[in-house]
Amino acid sequence: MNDPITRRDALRFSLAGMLAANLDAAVAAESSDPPLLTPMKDFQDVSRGTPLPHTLKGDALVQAKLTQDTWRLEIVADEKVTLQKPKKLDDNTALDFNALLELGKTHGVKFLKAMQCNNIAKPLGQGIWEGVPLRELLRLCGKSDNVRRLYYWGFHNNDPKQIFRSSLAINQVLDTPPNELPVFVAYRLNGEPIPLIRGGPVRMVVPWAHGFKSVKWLQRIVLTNDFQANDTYAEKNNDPESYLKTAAYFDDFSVEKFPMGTPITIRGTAMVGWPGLKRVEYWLRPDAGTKGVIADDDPAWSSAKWVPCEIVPFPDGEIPRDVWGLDVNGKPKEWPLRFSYCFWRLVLKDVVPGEYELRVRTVDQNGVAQPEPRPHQRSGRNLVQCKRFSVLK
Ligand SMILES: Nc1nc2c(c(=O)[nH]1)N[C@H]1C(S)=C(S)[C@@H](COP(=O)(O)O)O[C@H]1N2
Ligand SMILES: [Mo]
Repeated sequence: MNDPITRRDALRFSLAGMLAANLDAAVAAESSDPPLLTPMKDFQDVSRGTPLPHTLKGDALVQAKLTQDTWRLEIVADEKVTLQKPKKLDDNTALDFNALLELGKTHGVKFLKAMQCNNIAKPLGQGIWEGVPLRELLRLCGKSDNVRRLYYWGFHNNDPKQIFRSSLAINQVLDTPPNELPVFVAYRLNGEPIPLIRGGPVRMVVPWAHGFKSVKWLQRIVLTNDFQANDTYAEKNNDPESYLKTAAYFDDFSVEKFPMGTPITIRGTAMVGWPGLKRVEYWLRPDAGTKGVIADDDPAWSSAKWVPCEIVPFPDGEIPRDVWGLDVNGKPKEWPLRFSYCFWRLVLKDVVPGEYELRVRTVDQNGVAQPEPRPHQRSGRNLVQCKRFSVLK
């Protein structure tokens, strides 16, 4: 299914269209590169709850403990776990916003991360998330024993049926591989307090995971002896441990007709998942009359001619240099950065009039091309998209 076109897409297209018609196509391509950090109004939202927690106002917001001053985080244990110093509301030990800021002075992390839903192709938006590693909060709780997993959830209108739950193995919280980022409890987005609609005042951020692990309006963590995921997203055959996938997406499906003789610029987004991204490539062929569908075993796949696309370069100066993955000069150590997205573009020239099918795919750092190696779409959507268009005489 095609994604709905956002206002940003619409604007981008009309600009690109105008410029391409009047100016040199190469200039047009540069001038309309989208911003790496999604403007707040363009973030797509995936929230459950009635009423939606981010629609609460005034006193309701205070009662829900969703203001910076009233926000509290409980860290408790189930009956099989011992925990020396649990953090609880009823004895006033629950952590407050200032406790996070205080820890952030010595342990703060900043990370460019795209939010992407397990079940929606195109990423929802990306920004610089800032917070403290969850393990530093656990340290405040003293000694624990028998913990195998963490369950956590956020505000849910005090209605157990509305809990949006997620979970992590304890080792995923305590250990971090070299050059990776830990799970963290975030309190800023792009240098500002996290807006309520993005899960503020405080949101869990799991760098490598699809959106459902990054619980919004975070309020409670339970250390458990259970070894199983209890994620809300384990329902409906979703894979509750799905890492972000590497995949390419078209930004715009709306344009179906191009004039002959003008270079055609096509743009999109490439998600850099767990296996990294080596390149994005495209395949253009005459429309085969199958409405853009090619069966998995169709020999057309193996004879396809894939051509590299251009990856939009790192926008120098747009990202603070203390963000994970940048060097002292503010340049990325690898580009694009893992668990964020970048933009790709391609320019088609001298395309003869006719009907076409255009596909894009990623090739990851292991040399594996999309949609492999994880064909189960409930483990992160990864189908090769097709854009159909005609070039007019
Ligand atoms: N508390 C809570 N957290 C939540 C959700 C929710 O419904 N409630 N939705 C999750 C899902 S399924 C996704 S994809 C992301 C979406 O993040 P966004 O709304 O900031 O784009 O938030 C996750 N965190
Ligand atoms: Mo989601």
